[in-house]
Amino acid sequence: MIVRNLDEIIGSEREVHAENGNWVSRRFVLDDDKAGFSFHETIIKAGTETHIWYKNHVEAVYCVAGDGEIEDLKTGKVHPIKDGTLYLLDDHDEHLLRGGKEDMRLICTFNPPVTGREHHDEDGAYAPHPRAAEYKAVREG
Ligand code: 9YT
Repeated sequence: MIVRNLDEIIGSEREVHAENGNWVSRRFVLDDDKAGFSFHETIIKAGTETHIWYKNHVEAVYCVAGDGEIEDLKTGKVHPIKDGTLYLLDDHDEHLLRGGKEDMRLICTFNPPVTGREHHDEDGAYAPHPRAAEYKAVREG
């Protein structure tokens, strides 16, 4: 069993700040924990907009506090986000994520797991997992 507390992640290398200050993410579970997914808490700062496009990952995001919205760039549809909203990026959906009046507190999981060494590229993507093909085969049965 692994037990971690937010207090020990804040200020460690598991806490990652966006270069532009739009978000901060605490990575509770990473690839080397060998869970098959990674698990993050991401704070999206109020009033910010971030372009994200996870071309190599599936991600589920659940909001537990604050407010904001997600714009699906394929359809143009804007979905409000508040405590209790979940979105699943099951089709590598390119999107804009906006913080609202308050900072938004999001719980996120990735498949394949984030290793912790990725950086968002200019498209808002992360590099593929070293065994991305195996994960894809499992997802697609
Ligand atoms: C909201 C969202 O997509 N969070 C992803 C995780 C975060 N950007 C990180 O840990 O790098």
